[in-house]
Parts: sequence; structure tokens; C-alpha cells
Amino acid sequence: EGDSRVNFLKEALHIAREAGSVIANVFQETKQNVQTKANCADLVTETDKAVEKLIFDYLRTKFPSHSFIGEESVSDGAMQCHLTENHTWVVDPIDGTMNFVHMNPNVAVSIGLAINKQTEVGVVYAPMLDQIYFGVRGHGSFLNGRRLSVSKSITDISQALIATEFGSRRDESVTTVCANIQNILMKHKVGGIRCTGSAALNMCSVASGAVDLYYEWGPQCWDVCASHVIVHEAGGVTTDALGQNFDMMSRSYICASNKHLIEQLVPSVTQISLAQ
Ligand code: LIP
Repeated sequence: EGDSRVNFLKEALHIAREAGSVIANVFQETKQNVQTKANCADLVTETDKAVEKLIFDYLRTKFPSHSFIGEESVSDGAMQCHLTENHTWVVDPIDGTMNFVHMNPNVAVSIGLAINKQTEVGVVYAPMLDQIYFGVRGHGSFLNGRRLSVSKSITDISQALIATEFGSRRDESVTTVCANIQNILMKHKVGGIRCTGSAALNMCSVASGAVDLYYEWGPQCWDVCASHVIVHEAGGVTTDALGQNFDMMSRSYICASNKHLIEQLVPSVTQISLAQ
């Protein structure tokens, strides 16, 4: 297979588009076949499962020696969420499942490829928004063919537009999530807070300059793998929630157009424990 990242990208784009048409075809069906996972805010539909199978069947045929991590296969116990140095495809068939069941268009297929645990290729396709983002390490990132670049002008968090999420937990951690948002609004008097309901699209918004910073505790590697390389190639920075080195498996992420914004955010938020 050699170092054929262009080929990996080509195949990821192909299957992301196929997956996107499956999602688009059922999007208007008012009654999705919904099941709950951890709680009432953590959902899976038949479409999530079918799309994940479609993507993995295709990539497995193309790249039989590669490894795979997928949200739904991990959730139903068929696969372990364990990243090795092997070429590993990290896939979320529908990022924004809650949006999907509500016919809210902020849904995306996220397909990332990690090599030696580093994200090298990422495709995020939002079929209902007609947006296809991709990035290849060292070769830039693009939205519908247009080169992406993070917002350059904002280094003071008080002027920033920030994306975050309330997440899917419905326990006492919600108090801290809300307190953090309150603190950012009252202490920094930031320009605004946005929640799209998709970690992948929040990160891609940093890459395109549509928001300046995104942070969240709770997403999983499949929510961020693809968009991490897209942000990096657009000139952005991704760290864990302490502002330290990005670790795909850490489930705590800050992603921003520059490191100054991250340095100002970190002292203003209380860390949320993910154990439970
Ligand atoms: C979702 C994320 C969202 C986060 C949710 C969940 P899913 O992914 O993208 O930002 O707040 O907890 O992880 O479950 O729709 O693929």
C-alpha cells in the first residue's frame, strides 16, 4: 500500500459521499428507529448502524490489513476502543444523532485515519448542509474544494465566538457544564456561545473560521479524529481540556484558531471528571 495518503483520502471521500446519500435518503422519515444507549440523550438509530457497516465493509475490502474503531461497533461490544500504531480508521457514521432524529441538519459522517496514533487523513461530510470537509497532514484542508484557514484576527477571548456542547450526561456534571458557560460569559464577556450538536462540525467551524474556539468534555475519538487533522491543516491548535498535548483517546478537547485563546480559556473552566 505504501504511503498512499492521497489514495486513503480518495477512498474515504468516496465512502463518505455514499454514506451521506444513505443519510439524506432517510432524513425526512419522521419516525427513525431510535434506541437509547447510556441514557435518553444518547441515541442510536438503524441508520447509524447501517452506515457504519457500509463504511467498514468498504474500507475493509480496500485495506484488509488496517484496524477499525467505530462508534456503534464499540457501543454494542463488537469492537474494542483501542488505538494501536497500526493504520486505524476511526469512524462516526452519524455525528449528531440527536439532531438526526429531530431532522436538524447538523449531522455529519466523520471518517479519520490515524497512522502511528497520529491523525493523517480526515473527511467530515454534512450531507444536509452540502458541506464536505477534508484534510491531509501536510497538504492542507478544504471545504467543498476551497482551502480552509482559521480566523486570524482574534487572540483575545473576550472577542471570540465559542462553540461548546451540553453533552449527553444528565447527572450532577451538568452543574459544572453550566457554571463553565456562565463563567466564560460573565468573566470574559465573550462574543457568543454556539452549540451545533456535532463535535465534528464544531471543530470544522474552527477550521473554517466560523468560530474561534470549541471545547468539550465527553466526546469520543470517533467524534474528533477526522476533524483534528482538518483543524491542524487550517492552522488551528487542538489540545486536551487542560491545554496540554492532544490525545485522541482523552475525551477532553479544546480546539482553537490559536494557542492564546486556549491559554485564556483553561483557567476559566472547571475540569469535568469523565469517570462513571
Ligand atoms: C455527539 C457529539 C456531541 C456531543 C455528544 C455526542 P454522537 O456525538 O458530537 O458534540 O455533545 O455528547 O458525543 O453521539 O451524535 O455521534
